[in-house]
Amino acid sequence: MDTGKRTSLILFMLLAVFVANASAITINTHSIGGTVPANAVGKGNIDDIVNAAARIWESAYSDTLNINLYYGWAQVGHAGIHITLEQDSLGREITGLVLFDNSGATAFYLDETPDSNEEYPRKTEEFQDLGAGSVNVARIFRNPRGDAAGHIDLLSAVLHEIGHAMGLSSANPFFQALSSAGFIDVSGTIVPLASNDSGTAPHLDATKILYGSLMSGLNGDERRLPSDLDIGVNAQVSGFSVSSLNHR
Ligand SMILES: [Ca+2]
Ligand SMILES: [Zn+2]
Repeated sequence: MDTGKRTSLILFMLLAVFVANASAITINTHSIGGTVPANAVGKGNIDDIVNAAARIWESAYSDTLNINLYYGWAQVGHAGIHITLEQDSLGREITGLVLFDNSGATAFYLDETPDSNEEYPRKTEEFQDLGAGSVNVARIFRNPRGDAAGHIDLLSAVLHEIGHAMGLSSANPFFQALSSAGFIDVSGTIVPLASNDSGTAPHLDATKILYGSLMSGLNGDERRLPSDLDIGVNAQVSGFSVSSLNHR
């Protein structure tokens, strides 16, 4: 393991002050099509929503990396799925696929204005000390209005699946190595991971983290944006530096 790539997150944050805008992650999005589910509501479309989600994750890191992300609608059995197709020598995903269910089992809201969160007027942020001081663990928007009410926010689902492409993936050998004890240590912040039948899962443990982290899951009637914890744990797995911890 290249521990030199995984020095303190705090150091990365300090360095980021000086190297911001020097480079960036680029997520190139490629539609593979598919039929929009008949029960989707809202005037938006998956292309604009995937691009908005890609810009949010790109803005989290200052590293130079080009990722090709394929996306579309399909009958996938979950609201969304993520598949790693190609990795670089550091285990970082450089080609991936995210698919969103069009069977009708999930009633999606397609935000026409995915860069703004006005449909969810109640924003809260959660902070928790997981071993190294208080960190932001959730950025969550609730009390949806209009079409958003009673639906799953597709932007949040896309952000979650791209979050897997950023590092929290069972296909990532660094994730496997770092998570073997059931948590990931981000400079002393001990990030608990969920488990399933096959062991540690690439999700944050919703039973141990305050409600609303993007990488712990998603419910209806809410929007989740990446928290500092979501951003930091993926940085730890992928050796990314953190360019900005201030999101909307
Ligand atoms: Ca909006
Ligand atoms: Zn997931």
